[in-house]
Amino acid sequence: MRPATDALIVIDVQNDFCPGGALAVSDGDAILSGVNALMAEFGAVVLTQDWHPADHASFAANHPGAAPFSMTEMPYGPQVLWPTHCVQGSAGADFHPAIDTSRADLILRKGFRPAIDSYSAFFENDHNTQTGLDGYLRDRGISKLVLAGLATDYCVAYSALDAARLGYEVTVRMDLSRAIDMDGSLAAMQARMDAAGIRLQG
Ligand code: VGL
Ligand code: ZN
Repeated sequence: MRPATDALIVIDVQNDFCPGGALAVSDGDAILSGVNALMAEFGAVVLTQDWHPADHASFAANHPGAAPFSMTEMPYGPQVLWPTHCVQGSAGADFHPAIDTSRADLILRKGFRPAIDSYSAFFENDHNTQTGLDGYLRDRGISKLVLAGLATDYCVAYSALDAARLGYEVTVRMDLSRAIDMDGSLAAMQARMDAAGIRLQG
């Protein structure tokens, strides 16, 4: 068992990010048994869940004429327009059936504000609106985080970068994460995490 100051944050292991899902990450389901095994080592486990309303601004379908995976400009900066995914209450938003959710102390939903996307588990994409996770972890006396999940180059990486900026000691389990890898996004985010002092393991 790891010390009580350590937490495992499992990012978005949901049907829509697994093979057959609306925004499938290739091989996304390959991490599930490893993540289940890792959860058993931690006294604090948080699962995040991407949780969008149907009218969410990050969906290409809500921008007439826009193609999925194209870019748009939001008031807070550039934003990828995604295929419709993880709609609140849909089967795609459910956790993958193979992930053991019973081990989670907290399930944190994010991306529920129609006008702002939220890759990070800590801050929405305006880099200002907080999700509450930092307060929760601080209240529990947690200082060291291990992250795993989907997708390495979006929600995992943005969560890891924010966590490092907030002062946590951060490890990303690369072997228990899988990437979307669009236009070199995996290499770019790996370099940013490396530069931020995040340990990339596996
Ligand atoms: C994610 C794109 C859109 C992720 C979520 O979990 O990495 N990526 N929403
Ligand atoms: Zn999303």
